[in-house]
Amino acid sequence: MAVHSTHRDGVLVVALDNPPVNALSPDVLVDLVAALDAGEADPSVRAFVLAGRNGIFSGGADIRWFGKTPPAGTPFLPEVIARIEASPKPFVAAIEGTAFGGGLEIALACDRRLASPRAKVALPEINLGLLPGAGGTQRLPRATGSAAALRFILSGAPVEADDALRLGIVDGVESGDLLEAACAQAAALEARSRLSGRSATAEPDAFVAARAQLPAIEQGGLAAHRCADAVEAATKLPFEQGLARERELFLELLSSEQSKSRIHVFFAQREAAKVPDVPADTPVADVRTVCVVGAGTMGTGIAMALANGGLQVRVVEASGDVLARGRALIEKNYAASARKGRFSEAAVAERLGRMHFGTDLTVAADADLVIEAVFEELDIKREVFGRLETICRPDAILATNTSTLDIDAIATDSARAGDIVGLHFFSPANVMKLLEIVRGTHTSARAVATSLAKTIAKIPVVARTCDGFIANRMLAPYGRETMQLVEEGAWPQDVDRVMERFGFPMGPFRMFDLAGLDVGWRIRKRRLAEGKLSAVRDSEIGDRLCELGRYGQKTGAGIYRYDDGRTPQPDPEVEALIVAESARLGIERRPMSDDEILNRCMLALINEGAKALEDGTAIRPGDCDIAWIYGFGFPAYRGGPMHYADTLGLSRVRDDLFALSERHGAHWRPAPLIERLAARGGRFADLGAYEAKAPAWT
Ligand code: T1G
Repeated sequence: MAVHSTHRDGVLVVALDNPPVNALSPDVLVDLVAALDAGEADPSVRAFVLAGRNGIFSGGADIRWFGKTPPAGTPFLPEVIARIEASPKPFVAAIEGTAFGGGLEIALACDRRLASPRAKVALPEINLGLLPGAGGTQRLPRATGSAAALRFILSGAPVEADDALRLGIVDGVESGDLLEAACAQAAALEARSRLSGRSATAEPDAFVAARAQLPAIEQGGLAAHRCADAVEAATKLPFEQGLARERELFLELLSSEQSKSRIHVFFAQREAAKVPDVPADTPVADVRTVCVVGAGTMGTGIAMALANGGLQVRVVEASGDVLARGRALIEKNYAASARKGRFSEAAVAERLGRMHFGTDLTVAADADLVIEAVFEELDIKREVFGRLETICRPDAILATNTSTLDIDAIATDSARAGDIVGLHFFSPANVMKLLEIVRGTHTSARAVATSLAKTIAKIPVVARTCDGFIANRMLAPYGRETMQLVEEGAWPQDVDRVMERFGFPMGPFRMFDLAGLDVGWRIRKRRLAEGKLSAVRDSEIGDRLCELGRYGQKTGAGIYRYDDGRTPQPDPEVEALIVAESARLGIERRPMSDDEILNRCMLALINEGAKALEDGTAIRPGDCDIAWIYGFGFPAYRGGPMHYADTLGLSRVRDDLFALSERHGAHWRPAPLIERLAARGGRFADLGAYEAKAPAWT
């Protein structure tokens, strides 16, 4: 049974039981109605308490069933809630743990909501490109006021019990026996006091102000605008008409591409944490103390991410000056976060209190995990790992933050190759959510499983070691293509405008300038020195700019000029350099359409993603999507490059790639995976873990 009923002195306690999050699946909805029917028909039942088992109230509607037809006889959630609303007997919701989405909407249909101190409530539907579609947009404004309800629903973020009480979302916080208190309250209720019987305050200014802040509908803002419309309806329409309006808007969103993309991201993010040959019960290291080797930009960001996750941190740096600068940078960043109200002074002091700085690598001796973040040079990294092997405990995990080097090359000749794993953070490491876990040929399941991702609030994606892993590997042809477009006639600002309109927070050229053009320059020079020339010609525009000392924002000039240090301005000097480069290459510059710019950038990403799936670097297409959404800001409302490819249709993708290969060279030939999928009318979404590797499905 997905719902359990127990009698308590005239109160029927109806508990949801669908682990892990009591999602409101068809079984739950059917069993819930049956329990309500039984309770209503039972004269000994004077009132109901709704609760959840598994330490949680409910994670909301079962997202897996969206767009699917439930078994015959399954009531829709709004119908179940209407049942609660219509019942003559009072209801109290006992909220333990999480009450999200439809779970909170069920509670809002009750007469009282009692929460445990650690409870969290949210209407996070906007994160799925939806709105609260079971009465939340009509009942919440009647509990909290419409402006507060609008803020809550537009944020999609959870609030804790005390704040929920302050906002009027719950009526009490019970630190004793929650169920007992809820039953007592239910038994004491003489009559129903439904939120539907109240009116929602009209606060028109709040709606004007909120709408002014919303992203444009075509820029992923569809759900936000519809949320505002629905909550506003609560202030203008009688309750039942408001519900009908909410339903209309909900169904519009449910069939939207933006919502389908965001729901894809929800599940892809959770799938990405699963590695087929690393079972969920793989023993992991018990990590409490982490040693970070290197106090540069990445090392300091990583140290902050670890401290924010509650860990003891030892920052080691050979150079005392670099160490001092790193420490000062961390303190400055925390001070800035405190000023922005992100952390309290006490929280900053507490985090800094768990950080220790030193120049002596032997402090790594008691670390459970070491993360090396020194200069991106193979010999330097191997030297560090050589020393760590003798210093560290046999059960310690040895991780490297390399962004381009082969894990196997770092672990060569190491007696601890099984303990060596890539933990690739993205800059700034204390902000960017993505954590690429890179496994070498010998990396153990234990090292892969001990990623810390959840502890430090990162989103993990597992990659097999190769040049650039997943995210940077896909970035290489994307970056190369942006330069080719510029050689052929586009200006950097055109490419950035097109990609920002597509939804990236920052176009590629602004991103390159922020990251530093010298990063790519050093990698190209190193590869040249190692004789590892790229099969496809790299543009030399970046090299020319670096030779002029234009490394990007950090030098005040790169692709753009930054007179105020922040605002990118097209620079005639760069445009002249580009025109000269086109002439040197014998390229006749031509006008370039926005569609061509977008298509070539996207196809470069998609084709490389497909190749990474074919050779097993990436496990699932969704992993490539998550890597690009959380690593490079690919718009989540488009679902990521591989999901976007499915929306284009793989036969079109294949045909466009062939057309480009005829015009621009064989490197554009579609990956065999794309050809095979297109030939059978397939989608990337059809592929499970590692299925792209084995042509089992042809
Ligand atoms: N439906 C289906 N599966 C769900 C689910 C849901 N609502 N929530 C979680 N899961 C699965 C998840 O995929 C994973 O599966 C497992 O549960 C554990 O999740 C009409 C329209 C509740 C805070 O948006 O935010 O109600 O990978 O790893 O970190 O208005 O899950 O193990 O196979 O995330 O402890 C609104 C979504 C729905 C909340 C728990 N609700 N869930 O976090 O576990 S729309 C949400 C969460 C709605 C109504 C509308 C979190 C969580 P697997 P997890 P967690």
